Amino acid sequence: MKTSINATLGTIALALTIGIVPPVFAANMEGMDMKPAADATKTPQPVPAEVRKIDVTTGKITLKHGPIANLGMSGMTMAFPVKDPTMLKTLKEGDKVSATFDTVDGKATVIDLRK
Ligand SMILES: [Cu+2]
Repeated sequence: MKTSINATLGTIALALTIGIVPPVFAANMEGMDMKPAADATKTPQPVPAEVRKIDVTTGKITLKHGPIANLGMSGMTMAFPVKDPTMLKTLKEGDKVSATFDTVDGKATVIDLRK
């Protein structure tokens, strides 16, 4: 008797869960369509930058960069670790680049770099 009641409650709970999930998911999808500007500030976007210094051995690059919206950083010159040090091999000081930044292990990091 007890087992059968528990089984019934379990079935009801499962039915409710299945019934609730799709509308929540649909609401989130609508929210994404409605607020492209809010998402744009969080999504890493390419930022114009100029190469000031390259250190292949430490995998760091010093960039004079424009405002980085997704990191809330204004334009300045600073050194960044790069996600993939092979990105540095084709660059030299003075190159104008398009750099994409994100937080990796709590540090502002160059995740993409192209001329
Ligand atoms: Cu900076």
